[in-house]
Amino acid sequence: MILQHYKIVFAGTMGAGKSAAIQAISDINVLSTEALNTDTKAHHKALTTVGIDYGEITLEDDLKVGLYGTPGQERFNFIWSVICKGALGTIILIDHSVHNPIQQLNEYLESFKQMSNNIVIGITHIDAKTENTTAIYRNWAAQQSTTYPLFFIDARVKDDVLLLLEALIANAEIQITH
Ligand SMILES: Nc1nc2c(ncn2[C@@H]2O[C@H](COP(=O)(O)OP(=O)(O)OP(=O)(O)O)[C@@H](O)[C@H]2O)c(=O)[nH]1
Ligand SMILES: [Mg+2]
Repeated sequence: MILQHYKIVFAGTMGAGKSAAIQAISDINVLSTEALNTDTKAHHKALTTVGIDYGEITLEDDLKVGLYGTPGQERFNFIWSVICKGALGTIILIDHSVHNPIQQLNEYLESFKQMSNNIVIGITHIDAKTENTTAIYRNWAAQQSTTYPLFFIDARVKDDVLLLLEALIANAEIQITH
């Protein structure tokens, strides 16, 4: 049997859960590049990714998937296109509890759709206290000319992250056969 190796990129806002998502599903110890967060205006978290996170998961049929996490901070956007080279697609994670998640979603989508049109969206931190309603995503989706699969997830939960991964792979297979 031929061992296939896919590459999938996790992108999205600072603190959305990219590192947590890779941690939740990786079969190997995640190679992470966390450093002290000096951009506390953007997010109050103590650590932030400053390079590339790397994990791996083997799905059925020995399908090996490389999991690449991008740094969320805008100042690292020059790395994004490098990480996306040869990727099957991108999972964009957006923190629902930020001030304007729709604006962030639009910004990240705008950047990442230039690298791949296979994109799945995961809205995280749904459990956090916020004035944002989940209906904003339904209204947003209704205004889009392209439909992207969108799920409400907790990036720390393995099954939730697997759902995004499977949607992305299924989407890629549809695009290949059409
Ligand atoms: N309550 C809650 N916490 C979450 C959720 N998803 C992730 N987290 C937590 O949020 C924090 C930030 O997650 P990270 O994985 O570091 O975020 P990141 O996207 O890698 O952030 P950067 O590397 O700074 O861009 C961690 O403590 C996670 O465990 C969620 O859905 N709900
Ligand atoms: Mg990170």
